[in-house]
Amino acid sequence: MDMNVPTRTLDFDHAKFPPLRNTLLLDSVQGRPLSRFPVWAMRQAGRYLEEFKASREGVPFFDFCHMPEKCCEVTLQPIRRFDFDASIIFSDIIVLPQVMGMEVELLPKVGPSFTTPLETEADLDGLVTELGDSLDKVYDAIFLTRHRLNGVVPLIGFTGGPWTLATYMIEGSSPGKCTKTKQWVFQRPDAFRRLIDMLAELIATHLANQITAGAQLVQVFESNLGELASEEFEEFILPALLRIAESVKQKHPSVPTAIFPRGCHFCFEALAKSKFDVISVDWTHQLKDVRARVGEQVTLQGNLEPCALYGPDELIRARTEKMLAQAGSTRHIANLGWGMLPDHDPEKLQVFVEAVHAFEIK
Ligand code: 1CP
Repeated sequence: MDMNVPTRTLDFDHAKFPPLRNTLLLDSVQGRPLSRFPVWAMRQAGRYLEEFKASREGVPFFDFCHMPEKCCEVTLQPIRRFDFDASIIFSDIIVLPQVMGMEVELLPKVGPSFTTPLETEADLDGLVTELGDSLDKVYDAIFLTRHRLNGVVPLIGFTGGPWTLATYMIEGSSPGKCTKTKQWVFQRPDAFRRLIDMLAELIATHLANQITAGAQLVQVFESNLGELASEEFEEFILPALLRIAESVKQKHPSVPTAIFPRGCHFCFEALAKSKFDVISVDWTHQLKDVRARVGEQVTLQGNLEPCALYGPDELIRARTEKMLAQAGSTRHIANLGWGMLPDHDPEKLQVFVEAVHAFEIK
């Protein structure tokens, strides 16, 4: 650890960190007037960066997630390269299933792969339902990064949502159509609800702990929600999401929360009424349509088609302008509609960031 980074303590006192010098992100969430829209990119710390690949070399992925110095370093890499208005801590959604006792490896070209996915309700009895000190290294990474950022931009914490984590734990690897998970939903709804409740509890605690450690906004990645019908979303997942948002707000009323409900076309009205402050919109929507459905109080984030970054610079600029022209004057955070991909060219991300900077809010 740095000589000048103090030891992490368990009190919520963000005044102990260096003062924030770029307040665009938090101003936007508060609905304050903006000189320009804040911008960052989901999965901005990742495999599209040479320096990330170099840092990762030779270290097993899930060991890496518990090495604060390394997590801090790869969190800072995109901040050094781009004029972002936020950083997101390097970690993974799969750290929670691991805490619960599930064994996971990251396989090349496959992604996270579980040795023994959940099969029966009896498997739930063996799951650990307390965080204990198992994620302390993640919180150390957040604390360290918040100091090292030195107030240049705010730090975002995150977790997976209950549905997305359940799909990984039951399917065992990339969830695809989530048919095994849906067998739980339709054949063993009580067992499924039990799993979702366990996850919701851990997710809420993990988010609150990240805030205590220094996160200035926290985001729930519900990346697989698009597989669910509205009936099952409303019955099983929405109540869990509402509880998560309420629990975090109750513990940390001053810290904004965000949800990324990827692919879920029917959830906006309900989420706009929830305690989430920010809804991250995927690329399949026009922002103005979403805004018309959610009202003026919630902040929207997004939503450039990530694959537009494969296109020529002019197209990236035109699409960014078209997107921001629908974003009003505040309560918007410019972002992609999903994460950076390993074969993205960093130069194209730079074009996006510059296009956001150049956009004049009317
Ligand atoms: O070196 C490597 O191969 C590691 C690749 C990698 C990275 C860079 C994984 C494994 N996880 C991460 C970091 C990560 N994961 C972040 C970092 C912060 C950032 O820069 O945004 C975040 C937010 C996540 C979240 C995550 N992990 C999600 C939700 C977000 C999303 O993109 O939908 C999911 C579904 C995962 C699972 C996961 N972890 C890793 C992989 C390869 C996967 C499968 C999905 C994928 O291929 O991206």
